[in-house]
Amino acid sequence: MKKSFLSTIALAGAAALALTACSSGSDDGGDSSADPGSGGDGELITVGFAQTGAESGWRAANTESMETAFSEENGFELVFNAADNDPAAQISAVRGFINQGVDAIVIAPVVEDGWDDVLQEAADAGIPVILEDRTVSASDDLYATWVGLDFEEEGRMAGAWAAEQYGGEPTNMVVLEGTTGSAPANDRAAGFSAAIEGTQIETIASQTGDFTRDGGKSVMEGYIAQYGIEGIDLVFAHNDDMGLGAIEAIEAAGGVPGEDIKIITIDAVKDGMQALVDGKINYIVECNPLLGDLAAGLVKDVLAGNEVEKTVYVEDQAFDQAAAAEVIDSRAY
Ligand code: GYE
Repeated sequence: MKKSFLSTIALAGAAALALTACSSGSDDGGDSSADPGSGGDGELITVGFAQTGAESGWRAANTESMETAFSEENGFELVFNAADNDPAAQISAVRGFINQGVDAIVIAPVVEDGWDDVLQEAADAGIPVILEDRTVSASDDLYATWVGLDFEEEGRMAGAWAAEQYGGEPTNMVVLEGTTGSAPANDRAAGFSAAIEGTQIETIASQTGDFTRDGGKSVMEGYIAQYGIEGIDLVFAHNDDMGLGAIEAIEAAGGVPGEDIKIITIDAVKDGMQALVDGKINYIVECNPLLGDLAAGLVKDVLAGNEVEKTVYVEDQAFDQAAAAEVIDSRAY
């Protein structure tokens, strides 16, 4: 997708809004210009939200943020669908929203490809589409705006730390990939690979664990069966949950996660940060799931005919064990 970063001021605003979502959860999305209701006469705005599913701690936090922001008191009636990570089911849910005649559709797309037809159908029906979290490969003419994180940059940050810590000596790395075909799996892999290029880190195996704890655990069990604890130096998991599953597999095989096998993950949700503080994970790059207020503000802006940015990025940070210990008690997710 095309990338156009917001200006520093706009980004600061985005961060402030994300922060609002953490603290009160009841802000109106930061846009006071649009009346609730597409008719502007006080009726609720009906929004169909096609969520990926419930695969991870990140997803739970994202769903909660969306449900809080798209509340009745903020002027919305939310029609929620979770597709259990099934791209076809998600597309039918979006078709359902179109048939129902909702005012706007918000999608967190499971995978990048396959969206052209249904997005065109929404456009033909005059229903604006706002993407949150994951991106699509379809033309950006087919949706109004997207709000989310820079997944490639997240992968790059994780890879840069790996390169610095382990890149100077031969290091056997296994990868736990996110859902195949999803934007975060594709982009995090690309960012990480670019950052470790030219180092002595070698990817000896890479498979999907579908962003779930069980998936991460069973793929890691397979890696341990094949290479042994001593044959693996480093795990790069595309999210915390798969890293947490890998920890279970390593411990069950008698290894010490974070020591015998180092672990790097992405998300920085509560359980992941706790494992980092406990020394079982070595580094986590954040992926902020609190996108609800920004998404709700964008929906109101788009319906009010206000001009919006095509891409709205929220910034992430990264934590080693010491940094995690300092912030863990003040984290909102
Ligand atoms: O990292 C993972 C979730 O799309 C950014 O999806 C999101 C990813 C997140 O399942 O935990």
